[in-house]
Amino acid sequence: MNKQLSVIGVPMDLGQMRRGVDMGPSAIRYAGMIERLSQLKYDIEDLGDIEIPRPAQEANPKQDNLRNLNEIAEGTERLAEKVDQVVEGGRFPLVLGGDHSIAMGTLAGISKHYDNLGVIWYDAHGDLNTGDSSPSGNIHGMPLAVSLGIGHEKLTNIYGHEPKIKPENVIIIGARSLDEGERVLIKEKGIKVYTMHEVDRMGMTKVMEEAVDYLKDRTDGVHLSLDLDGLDPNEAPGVGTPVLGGLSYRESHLAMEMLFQSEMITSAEFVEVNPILDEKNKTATLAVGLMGSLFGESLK
Ligand code: B3U
Ligand code: MN
Ligand code: MN
Repeated sequence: MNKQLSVIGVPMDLGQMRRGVDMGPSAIRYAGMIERLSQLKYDIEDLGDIEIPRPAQEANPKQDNLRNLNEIAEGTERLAEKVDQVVEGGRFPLVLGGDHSIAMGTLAGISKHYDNLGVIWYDAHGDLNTGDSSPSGNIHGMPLAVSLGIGHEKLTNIYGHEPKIKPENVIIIGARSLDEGERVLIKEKGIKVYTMHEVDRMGMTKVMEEAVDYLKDRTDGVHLSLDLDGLDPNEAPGVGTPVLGGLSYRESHLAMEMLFQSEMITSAEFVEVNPILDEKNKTATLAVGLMGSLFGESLK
C-alpha cells in the first residue's frame, strides 16, 4: 500500500434529494480519521474540501431527467483535477463524500493514469442509471454508467476523455436494489456483480477471494468506491437511501482486510455519509473503522 495519503473532501449533495450529505467529509474527519491512519504510520496530508457550486435556485429545473446537471459537472470536474494532481505526485487519493455522484470526478482524475483501472463498487445499488432509465433523476444513481461512457455527454466528458473504465474491470458487491435498466446494462456489458444472494451463498471470504483473483491479472490499479449504504442500515443508519438486508459490520471489515492483504488498492472513496440522518455519528465512525482495516489495522 502506498504510504502517502492525500485526503480530499467533497461536500456534494446535489446528486440526490436529501440535505446533509454535504457534511459527510466533516463528520468523517470528526470521527478521527487522520489520527486513526496516522497511527498506522501513513504520511497524510489533508487537502481540505473541493468547492461545490450552489444551484441557481432551490428548485433547479431538471434538464433531461438529470437534477443539477451543470453544477454537478462543474464540481466533479474540479475534483477530477485535484485527484489527477495527487496521483501525478505519487500519492494515494482518499476521497470523502458527499453523495456518490462524486465518483464521476474521482474516476475521471485517476483513470488518466491507468490503462486498465479496476473498480470495486461496494453498494446496495448499481448506480448504472442514465437520464433515460432513472426513476428519480438523481445523478448519484448514475456515476458507474457515466464512468463506463454511458449517459449524458456533459457527464461522460468530465475531464475530457471517455470512457474512464471498462465494464470487464468492474465488480459490484452488495447490490440488492437494481432498477430494470440497470439489470439490462449489467447483462449487456457483462459486469460482474455479487448481489446479497451471492454473498449469502458463498460467504464474504469466497466473494473477496474471487474478486481479488479476477482483478489481479487484468488491472494495473484498483479503485475502491465504497457507498456506506452497501452496509445494512442497522450498522449504517446515516445514509440517504437505506436498503434492508445489507452487508454486515463484520463482512465489511473482512472485505477491507482482504483488500489490504491483496496489495492492489491504489485509491479509495467513502461516500453517502449523512450526519443529519445518522445516530451519534455512527456511520462516519464506521467509515473510519473500515478505513482502518483497508489501510492495515489488525489485531496481530
Ligand atoms: N436506483 C435508484 C436509487 C438509488 C441509486 N443510488 C442511490 N439510490 N443511493 C436511483 O434513483 O437511481
Ligand atoms: Mn452509490
Ligand atoms: Mn447506494
